[in-house]
Amino acid sequence: MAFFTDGMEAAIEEADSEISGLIKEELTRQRTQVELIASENFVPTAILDAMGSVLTNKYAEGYPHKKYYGGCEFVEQIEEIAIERAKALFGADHANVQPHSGSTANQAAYFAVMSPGDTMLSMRLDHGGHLSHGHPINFTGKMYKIAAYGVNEETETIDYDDLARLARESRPKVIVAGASAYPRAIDFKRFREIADETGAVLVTDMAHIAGLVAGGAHENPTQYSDFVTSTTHKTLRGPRGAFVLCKEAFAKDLDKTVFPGIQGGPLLPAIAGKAVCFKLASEPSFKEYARQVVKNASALALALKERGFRLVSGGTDNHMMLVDLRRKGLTGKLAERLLHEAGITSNKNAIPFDPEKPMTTSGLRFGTAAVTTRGMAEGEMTAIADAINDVLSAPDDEAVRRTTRAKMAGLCHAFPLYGKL
Ligand code: DSN
Repeated sequence: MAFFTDGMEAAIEEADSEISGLIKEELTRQRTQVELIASENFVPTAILDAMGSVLTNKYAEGYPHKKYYGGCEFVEQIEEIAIERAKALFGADHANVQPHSGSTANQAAYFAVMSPGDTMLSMRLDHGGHLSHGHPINFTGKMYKIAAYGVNEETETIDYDDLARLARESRPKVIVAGASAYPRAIDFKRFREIADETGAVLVTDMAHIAGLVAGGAHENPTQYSDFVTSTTHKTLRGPRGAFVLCKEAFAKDLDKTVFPGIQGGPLLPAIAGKAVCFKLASEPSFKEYARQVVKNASALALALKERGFRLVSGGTDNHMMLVDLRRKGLTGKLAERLLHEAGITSNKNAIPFDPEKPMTTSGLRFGTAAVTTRGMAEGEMTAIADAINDVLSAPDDEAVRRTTRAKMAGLCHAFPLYGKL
């Protein structure tokens, strides 16, 4: 099938040409621009097939063999396969593949073990954490007491001694490991030791690095964590959605929390997509992919440093990097717009101790998961660093952005997406 990618979009074109036209424009955008948003990727057409399938017609509340609807004999097999593949891929005792999003997956893990008013120790959003790790405007910040850790001002990496001190002082029910904008490897063993010493439950949010973990390019947090939450659509290159892994002791509480606790009917096309994603991520070619994502991030980071950019913490161990733009006299907001006009998509991002507001920021976040899916390697990372440098060194020069946009379209043309040049 893979509607839109191979010209089979006749039905939606006839029913709603306005929406089908916009989907086609989005496809062209994806095909012709260099995608550096660290949380995005391009799924295989096999996953588009699952996501666009007749599974959308079915209700299947409950779990396999305990469903609240008839006619679930095929969809519960799909869910069972997805569960078994997730467990095998990450070495987990138990998996729940129903959460619709990363935030819901985190909610499920928290609700399974915490009561309102309990304390959670997690990473500050402005140092690389996530909204659902305790930000005051998020449900976590409203429901729980938050003790937040950040990075050391000098090293810009997690200070594990300080984390241990905070855990001893705050005695949290839950410690959250994991981040949305942290370019360095995380020491999950150290998190486990701190959780054990202070009697906390360790929840690891591996959404960003899940594909690297599956491909053996980052340490697997599963053995050290009581719960592991993740989305499926970042480095793992699966459908938009999420899952939670946990130790057997928490399995019943987790399942009860996801359904009926916080969700109703699971999204079956997404669950089929997750099953396909876990299968593909267990294949040898995915190991190659994950290794190349990391190599590309190192190459892009090095090339940017050689061109005078300062990177938070000095570089990267994973798929992403944070660029401090203050040396260039630019804000993240302006740099994001300039690069977008030049055919490079990225996002403004706060850097630790950022003097700018969250909607402005002093940083940009880049990731290499999507460009690596296209087949780009170290040579292309150097070309992209040149393009970024050209554009951000001449913010007032529209001609540079026009020329770069053409160059980036040429680069994308050489690495076709969804079978078309
Ligand atoms: N919004 C995601 C990201 O870009 O990292 C996290 O949920």
